[in-house]
Amino acid sequence: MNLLDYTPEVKTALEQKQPVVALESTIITHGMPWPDNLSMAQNVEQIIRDNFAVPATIAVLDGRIKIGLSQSELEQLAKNENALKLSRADLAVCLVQKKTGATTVAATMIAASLAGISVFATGGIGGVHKDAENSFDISADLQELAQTPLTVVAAGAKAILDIPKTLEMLETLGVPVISYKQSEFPAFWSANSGLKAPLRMDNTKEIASAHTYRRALGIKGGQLVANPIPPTHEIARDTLNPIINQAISEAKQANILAKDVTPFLLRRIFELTDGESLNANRELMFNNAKLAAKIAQFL
Ligand code: PSU
Ligand code: MN
Repeated sequence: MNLLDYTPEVKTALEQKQPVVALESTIITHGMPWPDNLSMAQNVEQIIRDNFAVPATIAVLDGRIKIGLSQSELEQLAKNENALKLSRADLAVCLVQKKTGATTVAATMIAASLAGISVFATGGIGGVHKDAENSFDISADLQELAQTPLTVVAAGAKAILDIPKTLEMLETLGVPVISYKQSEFPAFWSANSGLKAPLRMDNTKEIASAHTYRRALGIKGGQLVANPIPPTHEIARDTLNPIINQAISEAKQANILAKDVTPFLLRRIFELTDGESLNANRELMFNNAKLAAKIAQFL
């Protein structure tokens, strides 16, 4: 079955084996407000081009998986308030029903892998939520990293999550968690989480080799490259913690569940920090795009 539509730019790049970096779209539709979401998405694509790779923003439009979006498709999606949030569980039904949706880290990995793309830049992956022992809320992103062969560059796991449990889960699933140029695992809005990352690498070529070696070993799944937010843009953990706790308790009171939890928390944190968290989110995304483009040179 032919499920993928490519933009000419991405199609040519893949045919000519040029470096390509996949980008998710849930950060656009569910992670940032209009119109900041559109300018972020456009800037991220440009940063990837400036670093000698081709960006492929992935989404589902009217039941077709798009590998790369045109300027007008990107704008339509950024404005679309009804776009679904698609993870592994939702993709097939969305295609059959010819709906439009943004892909999470998990769904983007599936589509990128089908398209033959090896590197993917996002903001932060989903993980094990605080209170998961009661809610059982664990992102499908973690299982996807264990199954689908992409190198995913993220600024660690969002501080709204239980980071120790997220790291334990990744270890159980056999996902390499590699901090870039530091020993600590980063916490999205802050460069440090207080926890050591299981692995550290300082060299993009070696990161690309680790991807290749994993495949040569016949080990399923991808690897997570945790790239700390640049220090000038980080928000101190102590500043953010009370805000995160407030957002979580509001979510509980409003009975926000399942897919709605992460978008709700991100939105409340943007509001409660007067947009400071949005700036940090944008900057770490740019930083991840740049690193992903550099890794893609070697794959
Ligand atoms: N990182 C961001 N903003 C986001 C997300 C990640 O900076 O909006 C999205 C990603 O698409 C990720 C999803 O896959 O949140 C995780 O959602 P959940 O916790 O429901 O699995
Ligand atoms: Mn969840």
